[in-house]
Amino acid sequence: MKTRAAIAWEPNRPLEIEEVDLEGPKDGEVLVRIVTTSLCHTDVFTLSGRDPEGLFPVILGHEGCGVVEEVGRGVTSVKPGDHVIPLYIPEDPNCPYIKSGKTNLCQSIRETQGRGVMPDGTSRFSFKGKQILHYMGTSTFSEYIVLPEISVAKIAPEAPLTKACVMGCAVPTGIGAVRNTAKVEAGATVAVFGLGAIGMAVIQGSVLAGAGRIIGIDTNPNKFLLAKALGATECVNPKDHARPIHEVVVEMTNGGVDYSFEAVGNVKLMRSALESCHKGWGECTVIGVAGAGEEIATRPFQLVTGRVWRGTAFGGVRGRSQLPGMVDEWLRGDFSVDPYITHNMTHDNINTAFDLLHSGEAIRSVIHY
Ligand code: AHE
Ligand code: ZN
Repeated sequence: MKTRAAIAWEPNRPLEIEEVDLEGPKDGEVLVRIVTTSLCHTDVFTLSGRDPEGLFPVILGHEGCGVVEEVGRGVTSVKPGDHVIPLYIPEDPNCPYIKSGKTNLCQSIRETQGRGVMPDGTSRFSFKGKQILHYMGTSTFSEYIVLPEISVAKIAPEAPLTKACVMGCAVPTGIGAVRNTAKVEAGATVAVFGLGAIGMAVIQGSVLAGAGRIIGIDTNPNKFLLAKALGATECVNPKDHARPIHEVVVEMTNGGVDYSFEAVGNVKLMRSALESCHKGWGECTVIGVAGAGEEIATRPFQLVTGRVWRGTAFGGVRGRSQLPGMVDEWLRGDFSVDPYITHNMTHDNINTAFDLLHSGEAIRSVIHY
């Protein structure tokens, strides 16, 4: 079949919309029609050429939602008409990582996914006979996608597909980081470094966890209004201070925060986030994705004296068993996704979404097919 898709031919070149050929689902696979997709910094990061796993030509996009159109043989958990969110971290109950109960990082198809192909080693996208690669196992910048059954989460049919795309990465990553990775408890003091969509979701998650103080940190003060509306108790701009930001945070909190989160992907900021933590117990969770060749550093004494550095992918959320419940929380009104959606546009204008994210104007642009 044909599908309208935005192709990234090479790093740093605007996406080009084309009618791409797509091969239908094989055994154990599903065909999904994407209704909306939003743009996450990780797509921008890969297009920039800084992703060590970045391959081209490729169809980017990993934050989307849609409707199952067709299923291959042996698929039992979803049927045509079901509303789903594509998962860039699948959940295969037979994967030893999932069986361990200790992680959400299902490895069943990680190797082929990283090479931009389906589990059988083939790409289903081509343009004029030339192979185009899949991205993060999702490629939501194509209207139709094929993915393994273990890579879709079936969500409530009531969830509006005009907005549910943000439940594909940003919202569960931030809320999940607070709940599953840091395990923030009521009354805790939290610092959030970076007030993009993930940072905003960390704030929302911290509110849901009953955190006492939530300090938002960003060099763009335009983010502070939304951060406070979502529940940040105070916001700090490092540019307003002559001293390093971790010294400011340690002083503000009389010794450091209980939990910090890095939601930018800047290795220097990861250090600041760790060193903003309280001696003896403060824990820093790294969420941001850093470029090829970048490394983190701190004095080991920071860890010896009880601070903890950890990291999280998709907020530790197991996509098939836990994401549908998070969608239900949203539908119940426990939290809203509306504040994330600052812009809406059609698929033809997808390059505008990149510009808006680059400039810091957008939290999330939702792209409608
Ligand atoms: N490919 C990069 C790393 C990219 C990365 O860390 N991806 C996150 C999701 S970012 C969502 O916006 C992730 O889930 N990673 C888990 C995994 O298995 O990739 C690199 O550095 O090689
Ligand atoms: Zn993302």
